[in-house]
Amino acid sequence: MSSSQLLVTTAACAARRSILTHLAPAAVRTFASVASVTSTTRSHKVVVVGGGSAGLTISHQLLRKGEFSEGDIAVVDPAEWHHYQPGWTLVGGGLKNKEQLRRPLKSLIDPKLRFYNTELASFSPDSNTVTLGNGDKLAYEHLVVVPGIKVDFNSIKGLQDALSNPESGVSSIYGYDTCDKADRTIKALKGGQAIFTQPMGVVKCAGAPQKIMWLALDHWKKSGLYDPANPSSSPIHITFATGLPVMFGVPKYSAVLEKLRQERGVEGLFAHDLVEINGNEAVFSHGENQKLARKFDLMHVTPKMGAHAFVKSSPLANEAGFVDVDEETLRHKKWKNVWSAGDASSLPTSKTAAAITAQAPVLVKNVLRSMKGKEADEEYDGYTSCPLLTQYGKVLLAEFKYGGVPKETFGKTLGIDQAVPRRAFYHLKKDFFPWVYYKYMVKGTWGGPKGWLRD
Ligand code: UQ1
Repeated sequence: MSSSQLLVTTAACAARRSILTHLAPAAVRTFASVASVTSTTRSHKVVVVGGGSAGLTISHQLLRKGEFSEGDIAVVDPAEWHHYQPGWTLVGGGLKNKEQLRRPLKSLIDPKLRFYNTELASFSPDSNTVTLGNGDKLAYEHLVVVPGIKVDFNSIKGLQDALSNPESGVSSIYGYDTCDKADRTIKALKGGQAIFTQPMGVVKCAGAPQKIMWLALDHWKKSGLYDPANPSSSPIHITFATGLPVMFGVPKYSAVLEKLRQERGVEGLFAHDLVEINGNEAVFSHGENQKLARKFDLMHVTPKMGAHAFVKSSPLANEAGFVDVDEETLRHKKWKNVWSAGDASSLPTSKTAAAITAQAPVLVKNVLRSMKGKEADEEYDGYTSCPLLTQYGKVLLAEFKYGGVPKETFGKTLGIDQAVPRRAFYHLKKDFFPWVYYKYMVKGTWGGPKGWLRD
């Protein structure tokens, strides 16, 4: 792909994202004034905002309960493609090709659901309506807000240009356009400084910034370019620069990963937050007003992430911009017929697809119970998981609930410690999860650690 093509693709992708997130006030007013003349209002029992992992899983689980007719449930999402994002680390590691991991979003939506393939402009929870980008309104009995989180490629100065420049060693597994560049740059590097970053603040899949590093390290080791026993005289030097004070948020797994880092001779720059890329120099902020500049030959960047603007600016959001729901029932703290899960929600747990497997059944049960006038008393315990690749062929399967308390699926039944990286977990991550995701999870029949769901 030529640099101009790559630029165009990246720009087009940014444009697609920006439809949802950057509706300029002027554009909104235009839509609104058109709306006053021509807009229509359609009614649905449930409106689901978002057709990602949470949106598809929840919509189909609702539908499968047999209590809804055609058109009772609506899904709103402007995307053309649905991506299996947990697979992008595997793309960066050269284990999958990115085209395999996506499906046309339309093809994943049951015809009994009404699909609005359009952006959402605003929420009006007091009148139980949402307004679409074209000014039409949807009225609802219950609203499920699951549009995910925005990966902000503009959050780091110089990042967009560095990513779209095919000559630069800068890549990111956090985007469709750039996840395969990680593989190309890792394979092309024959010597020099490699830096892997993780920002301060919330990101989805908090383990991915280091998964890609462990795969790269393993590749360079096998190619004779990196000797963990003798890092300073190896052709390649590896640094993990993270905004966090530790390797991972859960102490049990963090201890294991910190040990690996030290054993493998990886430099740790903790509490260092990448703020700028300038040619082959990376600038980090740390401490109070301190800056550190480092030269690099390869850099894998995890951009900062945050709530979509149309959620953040809505009455549904908390201070941080996330949909403000109860930690256990997933019900909005103010509007009792509004619900959220997944990356867009305020739930204080790690944002992953695995978390959706536990959140979706709780949300669905509580919506159905409250539709029948019953108490919404099903509770989510914060379950989430991070299948953490530590090398080719090995995965540490972190599973935990609120408070960073381990909740291991196989520990219970097989009596094993999931902090020990294993080959069986690698096959779960590489082969089983992508398969079960498209065949069952998005269709509403996969319950994660609970196995297949029965109606
Ligand atoms: C899971 O169900 C799932 O979804 C398909 C994942 O992929 C994104 C996961 O990473 C994990 C951990 C689960 C949980 C399931 C089991 C069997 C532990």
